[in-house]
Amino acid sequence: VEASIPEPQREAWLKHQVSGFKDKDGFESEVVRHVETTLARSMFNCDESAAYSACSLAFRDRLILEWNRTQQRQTFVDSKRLYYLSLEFLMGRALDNAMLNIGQKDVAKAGLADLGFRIEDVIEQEHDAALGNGGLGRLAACFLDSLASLNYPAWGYGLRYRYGIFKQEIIDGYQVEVPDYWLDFNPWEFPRHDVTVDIQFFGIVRKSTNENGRTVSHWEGGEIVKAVAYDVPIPGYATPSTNNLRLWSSTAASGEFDFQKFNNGDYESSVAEQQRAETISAVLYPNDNLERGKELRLKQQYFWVAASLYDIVRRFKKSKRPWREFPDQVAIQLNDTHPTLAVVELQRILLDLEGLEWDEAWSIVTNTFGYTNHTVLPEALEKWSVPLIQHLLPRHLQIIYEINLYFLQSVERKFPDDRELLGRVSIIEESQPKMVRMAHLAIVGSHKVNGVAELHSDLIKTTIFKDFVTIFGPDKFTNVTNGITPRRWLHQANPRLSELISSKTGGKDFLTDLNELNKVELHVNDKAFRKEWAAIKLANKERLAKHIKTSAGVTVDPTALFDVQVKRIHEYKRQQLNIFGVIHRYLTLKAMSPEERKEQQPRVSIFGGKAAPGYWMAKQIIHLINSVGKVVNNDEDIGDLLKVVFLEDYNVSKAEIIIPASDISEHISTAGTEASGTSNMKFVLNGGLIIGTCDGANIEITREIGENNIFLFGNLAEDVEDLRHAHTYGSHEIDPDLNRVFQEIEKGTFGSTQDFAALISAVRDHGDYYLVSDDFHSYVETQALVDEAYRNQEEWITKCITSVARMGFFSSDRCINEYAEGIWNIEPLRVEKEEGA
Ligand code: GFP
Ligand code: GFP
Repeated sequence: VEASIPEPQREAWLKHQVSGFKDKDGFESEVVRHVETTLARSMFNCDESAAYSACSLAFRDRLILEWNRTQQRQTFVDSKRLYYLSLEFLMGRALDNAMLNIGQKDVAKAGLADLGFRIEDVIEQEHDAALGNGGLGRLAACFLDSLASLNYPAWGYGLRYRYGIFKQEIIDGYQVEVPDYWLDFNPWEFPRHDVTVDIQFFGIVRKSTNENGRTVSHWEGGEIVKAVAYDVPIPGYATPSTNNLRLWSSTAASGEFDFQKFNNGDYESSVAEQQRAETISAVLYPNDNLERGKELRLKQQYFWVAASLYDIVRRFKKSKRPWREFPDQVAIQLNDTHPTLAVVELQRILLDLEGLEWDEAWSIVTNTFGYTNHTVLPEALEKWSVPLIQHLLPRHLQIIYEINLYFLQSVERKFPDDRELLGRVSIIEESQPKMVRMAHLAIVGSHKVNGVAELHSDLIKTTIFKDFVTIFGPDKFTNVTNGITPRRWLHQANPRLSELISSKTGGKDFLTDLNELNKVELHVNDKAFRKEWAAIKLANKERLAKHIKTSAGVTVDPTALFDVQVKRIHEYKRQQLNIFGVIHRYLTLKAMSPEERKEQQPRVSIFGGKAAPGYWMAKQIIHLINSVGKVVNNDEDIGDLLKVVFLEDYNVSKAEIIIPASDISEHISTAGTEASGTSNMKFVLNGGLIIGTCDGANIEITREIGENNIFLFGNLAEDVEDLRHAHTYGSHEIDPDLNRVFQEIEKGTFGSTQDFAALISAVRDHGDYYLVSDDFHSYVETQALVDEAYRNQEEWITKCITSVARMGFFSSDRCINEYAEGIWNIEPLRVEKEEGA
């Protein structure tokens, strides 16, 4: 490895080696130094926000020193690296996570106290890094934590959106979107103005013949946009390993603005190029499980993929290895189909720029990539129109056609005379206009394809990718059940529970080996332990109750049963089933005598989640929830028996407050629609139970914790198809209880009936695609079982403790190890454990 400083001068460097703070005194001195120099403030004007900034900078300094060492170690060892390409990384806050992973939170707490601040208030100052929509983006963030904690040489590559997912405000019961400008002050990123890549768009392809008589393609002309790297250090837990998340930002290739135009008085167009270039990384598309085919989105995808591949290829070339060793040095994982153009881009680099033959190049490509599918919903499967790709990426379209040609030829050789099969698996859909099916391209271009929970992986093999299993054989398709990082989702979000668990498992090993949790089960009958367990849950509920009061203005009783459904609002996730159930509960309570009511279990129904701005039905669901809350929460007959709360702007940091406070959470998607779900795992890990359908990871959670510890209801995935068919072609009887709910809405009990008509007619008149009516009875009955179970607190606590003890499987560490072994073929790097961590 070349070094920029020659040997004789290195002594000076070594003499002045920088180190981060070591103890409380050192921490305080770093904070004061940053306040007084970096922030140019003093003890006379240091508010909480400045304290946050300085504290973060002190930790950042420590992280980046380890980051440097980790990168150097990885470069010297020169082992295979993983690159995780994801259009979304839903990181949330970084400070608390950094303090805990480094093992210095206590030091910071004491140090901040000395300087006049409460650590909780300082942590609260941080703006979430919300570069994602939901599960897919948060999964990527959990994976980064596990990769670093397990010492894998791995980088994430993404986009540095100027605006993350919008901020949600609820005004008069409706969702209003407000831009999320999160970059005002972000101490967690390092701009790398020396790491830039020119990215080409549009233009034409010229062919020439080289000295060997081979046709060579030259992609020329068009427009250049510059990608600038921003690095975000990712600290591992209890290890010095600090990995990199590299995010690309777009800017004009030709500098700031056009001086010629400016001098001629054309002020606006003088900055136009700059603005157009910056637009590429300006906003995260807020659609979850919905693809819209917008040109700017395709530009984002290529921009990010091309910059990342340039960087990966540059790094590989430093090693001077022959090209055929590329897949031994590089594994690239495609998080969904969003980065699929990387397959084409790598083939282009090898073919057009490096001069490899097609077959050799293609074998390198397919041995490099793996593809993770996250959904079977047809509306979420990405397709791009051929004319759009032709216009934006003319050379890539040619390569896509060639990939398809060779692929279809190989299929034809294996299955001669099956024209229909060729049409079904073709990368090109023969529609008007023709479309490129990105999932097909991803499958053909990868050596492994995985789903994210057992049911889901089985479903893709028998439905959307069935033909590909026939063609490639079953071994190409595999399952890696999702997981979550116990560092953020237990240790950070629920510190008291983490502490209690460590007192029973003999230390903090469970945070790096989650199967250690099973030791907790031995203590399930320990009275003091159970008492502390219950006290922790109550304290978490009190904290949430406070948040509900300040954010939604509703007073709730912390001893009531907290029923939570927080996730993106989507018809398939069925928040409508939940709110119809709440209305049914309300009507039932109203019909009771005051004596009967006294017998009922008080409940707080808590909702949270964003709707895509263009998803009208989802927005109506939010409106209905808020309208029901307004009536129910002010009904004196009901009092504390039922409260309905919609929590504004659900995000990662709010999840950290909500999840530990849940008694029962709802994971009630129509069977076969939710690929995995990951919040289901978070809730159970925090000592809450689940009401759910036999869908996604709920099934495996049931298998692990036992069916007595989960409330399952509803139709099974295997019956969904027939039920839908019956709705369309037979008579569709609406459940009588649900009908009563509809009638109540239509009476105007919850305000303007017109607003909610579409939610009702989707069930009654339009085939009830999500089987709300079919599952309603079973849902309501199961909710009654939940009430009953909750009234027996002793039994309930036993269920909770037992469930937590059996959740070891759902660590993202297990998940990452499975990917590493089965798909990436990478090994952890040996590092010495940090002292004191
Ligand atoms: C990376 C890091 C550098 C580091 C080198 C070598 O560079 O800071 O000095 O590794 O350790 F970014 P590339 O692999 O990106 O060239
Ligand atoms: C998607 C799927 C989820 C799955 C995650 C992570 O989440 O079932 O758990 O990906 O694999 F739908 P969303 O991005 O749609 O929330």
